Amino acid sequence: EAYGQSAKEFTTKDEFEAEAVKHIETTLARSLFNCDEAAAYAGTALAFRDRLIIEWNKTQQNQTFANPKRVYYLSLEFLMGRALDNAMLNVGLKDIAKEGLSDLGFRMEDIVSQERDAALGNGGLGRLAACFLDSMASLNYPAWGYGLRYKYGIFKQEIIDGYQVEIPDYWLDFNPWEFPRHDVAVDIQFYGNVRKYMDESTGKQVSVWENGEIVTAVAFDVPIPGYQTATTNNLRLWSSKASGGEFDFQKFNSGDYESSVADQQRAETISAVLYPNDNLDRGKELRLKQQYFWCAASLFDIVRRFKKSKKAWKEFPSQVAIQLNDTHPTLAIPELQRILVDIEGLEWDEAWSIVQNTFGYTNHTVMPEALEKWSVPLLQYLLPRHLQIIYDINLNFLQYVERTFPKEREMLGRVSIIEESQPKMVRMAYLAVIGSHKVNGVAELHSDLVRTTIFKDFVKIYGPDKFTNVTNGITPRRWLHQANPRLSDLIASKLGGHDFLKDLTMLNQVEKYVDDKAFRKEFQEIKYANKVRLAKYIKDTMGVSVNPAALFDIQVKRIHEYKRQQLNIFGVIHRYLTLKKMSPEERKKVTPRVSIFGGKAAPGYWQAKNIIHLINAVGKVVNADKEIGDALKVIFLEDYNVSKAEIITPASDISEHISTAGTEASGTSNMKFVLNGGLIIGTCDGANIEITREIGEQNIFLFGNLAEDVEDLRHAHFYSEFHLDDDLAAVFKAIREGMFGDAESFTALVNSVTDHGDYYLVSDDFHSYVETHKLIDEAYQSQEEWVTKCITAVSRMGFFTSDRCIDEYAEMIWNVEPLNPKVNG
Ligand code: 26Q
Repeated sequence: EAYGQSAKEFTTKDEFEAEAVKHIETTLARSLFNCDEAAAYAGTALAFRDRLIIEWNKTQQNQTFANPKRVYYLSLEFLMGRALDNAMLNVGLKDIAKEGLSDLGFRMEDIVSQERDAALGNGGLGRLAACFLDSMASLNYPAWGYGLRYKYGIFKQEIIDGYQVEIPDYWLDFNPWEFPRHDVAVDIQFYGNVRKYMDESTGKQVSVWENGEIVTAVAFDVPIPGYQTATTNNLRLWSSKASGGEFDFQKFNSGDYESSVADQQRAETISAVLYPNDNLDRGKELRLKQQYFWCAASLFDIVRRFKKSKKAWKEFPSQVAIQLNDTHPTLAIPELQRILVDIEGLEWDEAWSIVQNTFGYTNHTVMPEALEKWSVPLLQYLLPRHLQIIYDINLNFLQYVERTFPKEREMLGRVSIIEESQPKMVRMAYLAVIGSHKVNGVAELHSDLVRTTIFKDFVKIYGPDKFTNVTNGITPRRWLHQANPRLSDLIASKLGGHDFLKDLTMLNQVEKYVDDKAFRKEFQEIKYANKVRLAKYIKDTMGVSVNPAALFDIQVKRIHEYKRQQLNIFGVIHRYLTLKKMSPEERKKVTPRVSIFGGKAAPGYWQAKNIIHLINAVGKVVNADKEIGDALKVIFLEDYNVSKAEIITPASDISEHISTAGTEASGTSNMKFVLNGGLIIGTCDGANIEITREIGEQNIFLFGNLAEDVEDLRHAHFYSEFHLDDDLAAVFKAIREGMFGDAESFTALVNSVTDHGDYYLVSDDFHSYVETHKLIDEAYQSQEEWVTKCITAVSRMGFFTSDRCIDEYAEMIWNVEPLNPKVNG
């Protein structure tokens, strides 16, 4: 686990080489004679890691000395992807490393791609956390991330015979980016019971949670470098192990070896694996254990740091802002209340006001099936004291509501944290709202829906100011400069350098060049080169040739019915049927297309897996159809992840963001695609709406029903006669007749539309979807107009940087300020 101690600040190519070689020969104990790409990666990573450690230590010392208010971002997911390229960019010595590696006989791209992704997340929410860490460091905010150090990240996806197969992602073999802190260990309790007694000296009732099972949390720290700043923040990930070391020596000595090993494994299970569900609540005991383990360890750490300052408890919210990334860390609310009341002896009301002023809660969904609930009996068993505290929080809250709205008693049942079902359930989102001072959604439409649907009563109770919006963003460092260096450099050539990567609103100056012939040509060449790169990747991995001159139409994201990959593939089938009916001459006039899909289905999400199967089945038939040739290709890219997104995103002409209106909270890949010079087809949902406002509606292809009409349409499916779109009926007929093999296995997918109420409005939106794709075909035919749209759109994307989000959170929610990294050396 120790990879050498030196921390040399190389600044030249030769010094870099010396450092990398030293690490290869000593830290890795390998000879330079058999230095392969893996060793060259390790040497380079370790050399840059040394540089990061220096900045990291300085930053932490500086923050300790200045002791400003800090932000703690609690997220069960951090979808970081690769670290080396980002470290090189932020340290600022990538060119030197490139020359050094070339001396050693390596190409930078090959070395960078040796690194495995850190894939501790499912999708949007986890990647958002990673972008936020990048922005917080780049803007010099004193901020820490807290998460879990999963031994297995999101599974690796293989497609075998058209079906998804999950492979475990054991990613910790060689991870130079983490530092174990064996001295930072916290004992976490589960189960047990609560004993209450009267303290004679104070006359107060005291609760003691005892006789539980203890698991130890060990900290692993990951440095988070900022771009062009000395600030290097910290991401602290907790790993679980049995308390008291390897195994219980008492049990061991008394001959119970097996059970002592079993205890150890049980403890380690807590941080073993990331739950692979995205936007679905599946309440398993182990998941709740993960949540508490991580919340309790993080809060212990935060409180310990606060206590070092010797400030009064009432100062806590002036020193600490904790942001809850969805409801996953909601147990932090009763946990802080427990620490303040049971351990530190504060009065309930004083403690509660500290709690409320400390937390902010970000909501990422309004879909009922995704709202977290935990059963009361499970909480009673696992966290008996927390359940009592939750009941007390609820009692106080309901009494307040009753006093304030005496005439609206029916509201009490609606807003209670406890759902009176069988068994009773704790509604985590309500607890998060009640325990926070601000609640935000992640795009304007979504925040409106938050206010008018799931938290309607709470807006009445607390007033509208508690509920706000922070539209999501993405880091332009990774998603423009790293993923698309040529586009970044082209922009830099016009803007006099790369300053726009720190202030993305500067992109608006690009619009001046929209009619500049040379600029347009270069812009087009870059897009083409990125498509060639993706085409090569498709050829290398799947053996399918695609024409880079065709229109690349891409939908990559988690597979989910609400995201409607089924609408896309039904549209593709419709296109195929249309092409088949044409004469060869007619077919030649059609804009050739490559429809590209990618994304993982939750392993237990059967319908999502059916969608993957259908896409692959269609690809198999269409791609082999000689008559069709380049006019249509259908590709399913295996194992979509962050590093693949960096290749895919810059290569799109059109990308698809086609969720049923009102279901996608924001979306963030929509932003990545437009920033990289692609256009989008989308519904009026999530951030698509604000993207439209920014880039102009002539530069986006919107279609479909509006969120405000969804409820009525669903109602009509059941109570009026269901009308199946004619073109969609033809698609279903082809599927049923076995055009794509094995008709049986697609029955459920078809029936979800025809027989089960078409909950996601596929039929309602099909016609306008197909018509809009016709407009896209036409628009692509006149390349001049197309390029104008793309350049205009890029130049208007400045708003969607995660730097803007972080400044908004800092000002509206956290009340924190940047800390100059140079103040104390
Ligand atoms: C909940 C309970 C049990 C197990 C797992 C979960 C769980 C895990 C992950 C629930 C939800 C998630 C992830 C949600 C997510 O990624 N949401 C996305 O967040 C993005 C960032 O705000 C938005 O852009 C997307 O619209 C939203 O879907």
